[in-house]
Amino acid sequence: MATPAKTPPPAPPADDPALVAAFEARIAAGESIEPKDWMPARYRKQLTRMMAQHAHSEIVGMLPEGNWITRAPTLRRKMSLIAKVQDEAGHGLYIYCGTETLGVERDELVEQLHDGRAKYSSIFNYPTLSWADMGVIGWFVDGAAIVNQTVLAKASYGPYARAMVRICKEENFHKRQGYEICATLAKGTPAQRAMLQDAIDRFWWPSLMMFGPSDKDSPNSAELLRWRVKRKTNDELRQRFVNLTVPQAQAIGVTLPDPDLRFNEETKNWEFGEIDWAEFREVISGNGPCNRERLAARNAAHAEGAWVREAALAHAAKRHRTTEAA
Ligand code: FAQ
Repeated sequence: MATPAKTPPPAPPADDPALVAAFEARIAAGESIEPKDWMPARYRKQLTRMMAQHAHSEIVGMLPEGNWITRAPTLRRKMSLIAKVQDEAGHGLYIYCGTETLGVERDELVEQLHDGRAKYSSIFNYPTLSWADMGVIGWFVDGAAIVNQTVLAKASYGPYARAMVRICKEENFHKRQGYEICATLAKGTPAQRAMLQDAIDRFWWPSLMMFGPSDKDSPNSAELLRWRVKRKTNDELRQRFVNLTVPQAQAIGVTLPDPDLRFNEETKNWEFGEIDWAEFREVISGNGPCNRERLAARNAAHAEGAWVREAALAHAAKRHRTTEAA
């Protein structure tokens, strides 16, 4: 990860056509854009938006699973879950660092999250009601994140792409531990199988929504695809996730809650039913089942951690004084 640059390089006029043409030629040639390179103001803005939302998602994403750490059924499950939640914190930190290389302060991003101005992934606004949810989140949510982030590992912005490489490796472990929980429950008692099926029924559609609105309603996609931040559209990635997940569901004998799911021999795709976009819009507008609870938990954690930040600043100031005096 490149060292965060606190102040952006002095930007020449953002709309200088010669600079934009040179920038786009670099993108077309598959070059990586680095923090000190010139970039259109709009590229910087779009990346800051998307990376900040991604970092927030990792941090808020710790809450639904953190909820089950004390209730994991065995020591082995508890250890994996603690490690997973801790990994998500690490992912948030890499991506915040990456976002800082675009010249934005982390404090500012965190403030936007805490006061509800910034978005984070819709999926984390659903409650985790049973232990099976831990399996299904690993399987579906980390599975969806891998599909999305494997492609982002080829994004044109170097710090983001490099963060994705490492994050995807860890997400693979997360997905496997989740799928293993599901496979175990699927072989369990009727009550365990029912608990698993209930979790699948609740998380399937929200997982499909993680990929964002359909391409025709995705205002940011065209620009992000042109600049190779995104390399595939929302619908292409959603379809890839469905194609990968259906055989996994068949392998452990569970049902995905979609009567319209069918294999198209011609396209080799698993076709699926209509997503409830009204629900998606409600969730991303702050009105999902847990939006308020998630933001309250983040704000409380931030307030409770104030003494740590103050102590770190006091320590840094003391070290600075000692070095100055020496
Ligand atoms: N939730 O024009 P588009 C994870 C917003 S990480 C909330 O299509 P874009 C790991 C979008 O921001 C999960 N908002 O937008 C983990 C835009 O709003 P704005 C996070 C959404 O950027 C696992 C508006 O709708 N991953 O799960 C959502 O081109 C387990 C219009 O949409 C990433 O962030 C949504 N689902 O495409 C952690 C990956 N979808 O800003 C813990 C990076 C769309 O204009 C536990 N991000 N919106 O007001 C991306 O790939 C893209 O940003 C998309 C959205 C695909 C999410």
